[in-house]
Amino acid sequence: MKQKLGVAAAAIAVGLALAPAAPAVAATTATIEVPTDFVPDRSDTRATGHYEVVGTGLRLWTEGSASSDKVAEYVATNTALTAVGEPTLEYSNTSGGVPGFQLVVDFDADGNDDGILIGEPGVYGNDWWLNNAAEEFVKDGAPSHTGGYGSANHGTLDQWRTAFPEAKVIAFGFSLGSGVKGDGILNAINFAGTRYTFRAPAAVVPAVPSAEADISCGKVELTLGNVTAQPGTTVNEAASFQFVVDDQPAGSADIAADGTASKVFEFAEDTGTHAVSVLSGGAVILSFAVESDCLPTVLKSKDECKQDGWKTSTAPVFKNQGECVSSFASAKKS
Ligand SMILES: [Ca+2]
Repeated sequence: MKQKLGVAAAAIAVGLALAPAAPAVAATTATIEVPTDFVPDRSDTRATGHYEVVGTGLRLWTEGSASSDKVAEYVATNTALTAVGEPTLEYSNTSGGVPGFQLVVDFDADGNDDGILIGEPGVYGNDWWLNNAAEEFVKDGAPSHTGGYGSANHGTLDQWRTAFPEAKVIAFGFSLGSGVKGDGILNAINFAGTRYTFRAPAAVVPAVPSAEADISCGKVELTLGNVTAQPGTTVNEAASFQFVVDDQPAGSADIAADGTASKVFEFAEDTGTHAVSVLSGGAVILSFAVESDCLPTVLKSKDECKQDGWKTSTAPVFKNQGECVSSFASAKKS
């Protein structure tokens, strides 16, 4: 008996829960989802530069001191330079060089970025230097042109704010390298009064719009269909379903490439009613009862196979009348 099973409404809500959008400016703490919240077009993480979420921090490392040894990522924002305070990286250095803070700035507030201010307090204190690829008008307007800093165009953030009062920060981030070997944990980014920590993408929770069970005497063949992952994630092993039968864990089922997951349960005869629950991401999305107090239908002769009698047999189940008749023939021989 095939029957459609209603999937709990709560499950749909779980399945469709979207990852939070970019952190609100007003919050004093926020989380950067990695790599979702990094701006792909600004990424400058190269072949031998790496990042990986570790707890609520982000491990950064490079393999050597070649030009490919660079890990740099940026988070989008739209914050007046006057409002960013003194941004800092909370970094625990394991070995080698340390990353610098990067502010991508639209200095004349025309909507286009004009240069990057780089803060390296371990080297230059509270002085921020301008990258060499910046627009000329920014270089010309830099607070200071003295040597001995990261570039010939530099100044404190307060000086930059005075020089470019309209300036807007359109992205903030970090850069280790290029050409610098280093390894450590970026525990947090402090920017504009908010402390940002890190997290991997939210656990993949599949949406389950359909469930069908073939329930016969004490046996359930459950098929979950049209399984899809949340936007921005992929269906993978973490998206498997877990099963609980009579309050005991009863295994799991991975999601196949065709978007289905299947599970078979069998219960001993005459053991009454069993409760089956399906969980996804720790939440029950489906539960139903299975009766196994029926006795199996066992045919006694090949004659009973005829006139669709073979279809009534549950022990065993036959595919057709021929198989039913054959079973008695072979039973006789043995
Ligand atoms: Ca501009």
